[in-house]
Amino acid sequence: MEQTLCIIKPDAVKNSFVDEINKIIEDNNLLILKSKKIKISKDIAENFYSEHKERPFFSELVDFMTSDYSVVQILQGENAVANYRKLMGATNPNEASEGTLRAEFAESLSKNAVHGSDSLESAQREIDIMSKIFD
Ligand code: 3AN
Repeated sequence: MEQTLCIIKPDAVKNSFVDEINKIIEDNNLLILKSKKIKISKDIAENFYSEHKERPFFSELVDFMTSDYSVVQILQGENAVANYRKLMGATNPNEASEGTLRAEFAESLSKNAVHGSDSLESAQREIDIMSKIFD
């Protein structure tokens, strides 16, 4: 059974989409094992997104992710990483397939409603980074 790290980002929390998103997640055979609403700290956000450190949008991304409450979750299920990525849709909501979370709930490329780990290795790394918030 796989686990993956899901974040419902500040735009979707502010727009009151958490319950709708979580219903869709559960309807797609993903168990919400842990869930916590928090304001992500700058340290955690910078570490979490460190692979994008050199990208022009890095500071915008960190500022946005620390700007308000997010819901950080661990999802569990068969093929959870790939299943949840498919359910999220493409990074840019304009390119996300109909019925995906980003097509449905995202505002823009940077305010794109949800995060999901892109591989098993990323999932382990991201769950480790976030583990202290669930204590
Ligand atoms: P994904 O979240 O689909 O794995 P990544 O890892 O390429 O996408 O990007 C991480 C996050 O960075 C995205 N969720 C998005 O919020 C932001 N992002 C990616 N590309 C851009 C961009 N060109 N401009 C602004 N923000 C971006």
